[in-house]
Amino acid sequence: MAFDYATYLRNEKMPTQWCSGCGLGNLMKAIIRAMHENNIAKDDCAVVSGIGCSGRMSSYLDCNTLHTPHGRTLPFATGLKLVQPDKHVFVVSGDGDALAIGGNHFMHTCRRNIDLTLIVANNFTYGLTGGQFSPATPIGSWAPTSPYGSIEQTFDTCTLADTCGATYVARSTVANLHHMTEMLRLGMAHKGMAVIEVITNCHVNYGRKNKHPQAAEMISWIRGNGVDEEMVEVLPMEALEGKFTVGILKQIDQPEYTALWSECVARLSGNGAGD
Ligand SMILES: Cc1ncc(C[n+]2csc(CCOP(=O)(O)OP(=O)(O)O)c2C)c(N)n1
Repeated sequence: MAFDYATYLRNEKMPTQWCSGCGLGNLMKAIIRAMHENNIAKDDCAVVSGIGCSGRMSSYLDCNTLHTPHGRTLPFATGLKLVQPDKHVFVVSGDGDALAIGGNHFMHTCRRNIDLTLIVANNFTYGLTGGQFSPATPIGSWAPTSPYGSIEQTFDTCTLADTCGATYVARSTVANLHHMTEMLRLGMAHKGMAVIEVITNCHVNYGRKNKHPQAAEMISWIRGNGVDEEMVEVLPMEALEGKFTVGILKQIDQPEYTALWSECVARLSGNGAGD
């Protein structure tokens, strides 16, 4: 069925404030496409974002939207989902928002397996504030906060999500719109906590100082470093050095939090325990 991206956008806010060539535009396109393919009406979903370049997603999408404080997307989204469990709640966070200031919320929201779709736009940096290092910045990278090269180990977003209890975990990149849309579509359709990491380019505040100053080149570099999940078993360890696995990394069924919550409320109401 033909459709128009503009229907899902606040067109009066276009053009976006994102830098020319920023991968977040591709991500926004994939989110819209995945909503459309899942037949999710704009009024039936809420988009929650934090502060950052990625945070602007909630300004541009013409859905019910919440632009929340930095790192606090998941508590807001949890509250929203608990009062409106029949609505789809999508969360868009940067790697800083989700893993640094919001790291605690990330762990516990995954643990609860609440029915949210969390999209972590990993551009390896704090894009909005000028490129300070984040928990996803590769070792050795230059940043204003690591002028001699970052010495910190990084978090692997997907391994963390898996370990903490998310029940759908996938990774894609802005270099492959079709694949990214598919990972988002399946995540949105999943009943439970879905975490999709999308590797994206900040060629301005990260790439410029780390050998990827041009958008097209940085996107090609991202494409070249994605290894399909099915190839991981086949390739030698050396070939996987510095690469990121793309595809569905986990998909399981487990009791979902809002369902458990309403069962609990019904049980207590039936007992008169709430009186
Ligand atoms: C409580 C608080 N701390 C710090 C900031 C400053 N701040 C705004 S955005 C941001 C980092 C954004 O990085 P990330 O979450 O990775 O998103 P990106 O801009 O890269 O999409 C920081 C530190 C803030 N707004 N609020």
